[in-house]
Amino acid sequence: MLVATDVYRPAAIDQLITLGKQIDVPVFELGSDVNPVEIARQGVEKAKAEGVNTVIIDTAGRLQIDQDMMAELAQIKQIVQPDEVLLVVDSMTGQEAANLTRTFHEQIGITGAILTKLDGDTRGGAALSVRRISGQPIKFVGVGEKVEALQPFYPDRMASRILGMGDVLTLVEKAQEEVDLAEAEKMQEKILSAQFDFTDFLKQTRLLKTMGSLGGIMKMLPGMGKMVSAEQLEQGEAKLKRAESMINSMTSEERKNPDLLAKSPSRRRRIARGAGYGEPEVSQLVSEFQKMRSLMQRDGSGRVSGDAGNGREPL
Ligand SMILES: Nc1nc2c(ncn2[C@@H]2O[C@H](COP(=O)(O)OP(=O)(O)OP(=O)(O)O)[C@@H](O)[C@H]2O)c(=O)[nH]1
Ligand SMILES: [Mg+2]
Repeated sequence: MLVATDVYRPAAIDQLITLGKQIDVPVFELGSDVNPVEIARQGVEKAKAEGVNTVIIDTAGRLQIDQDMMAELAQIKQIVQPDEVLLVVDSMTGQEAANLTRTFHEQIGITGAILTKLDGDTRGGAALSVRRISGQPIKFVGVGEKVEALQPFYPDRMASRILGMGDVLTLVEKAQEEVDLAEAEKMQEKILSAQFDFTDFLKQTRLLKTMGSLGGIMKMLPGMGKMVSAEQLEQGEAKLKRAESMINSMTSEERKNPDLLAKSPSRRRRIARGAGYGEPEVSQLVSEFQKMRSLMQRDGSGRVSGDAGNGREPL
């Protein structure tokens, strides 16, 4: 049974009656001249007498919190002793959602929340505020105006949404499993001092592989999933594979010193033969490697900046 206690907003009772008809649930109402506490009391009494198993009391909501209204809610709670007190939070309201939750939780005590308007373009950070401020769970979400748009809340989906559909936590976990911190520091020093060579590049490539496919890693980065096409990823992976087989055909001297290759066409030809590619491809690898190295140096932080970081040339 639905109990209509919003006597303040003119159309609220009619709205509930319409909803009740639509979902075939009885609505208890006493018009708008009776005190809401009294309506709630009589509603629950009638429901009990009729053997109704679930009663939802629809109370008045206001964005600006009003003291009289809060006192009325507290009274309804005291008289009815509800199993649940659910606060409906509009996820589009941002910081206001946090204030609303705080006031309601402090003054009334909620047992959970319903987060609506998630069909809008908000990420739903309000979910975090509600949980942090009240410690109570979100039980349902609204993703549209129809009744079916009220759905159970799934925390993992919400987390993905807030993170922009990425899964940064999984990526961080994976990286921590695979990366040796001491090794990573050594690598950074090498990059900064321009000693980063083909051996290091090979190590990095292998590390990337142990973490999964390029596509898999990209998908875990917020926003990247959509930015990079499947085709680009395939090209990137093929390029890495090609680079790996060329590096495998280099002598250890050549791996440490890419300049040797830049200067010597005969060395490049030998590597091309060994790896099963043409000399131009080896030249390209060497020149791209040198370009990358100088970019890393210029940036000085070890992070690749500018164009090299946009995934267009995944070397
Ligand atoms: N798009 C969208 N609209 C929603 C959602 N939830 C509610 N609405 C719409 O928002 C408007 C207000 O909904 P109500 O259910 O009247 O909100 P309320 O919190 O009871 O508001 P008051 O009774 O004035 O306190 C209606 O037009 C709803 O259809 C949602 O999840 N998505
Ligand atoms: Mg309402």
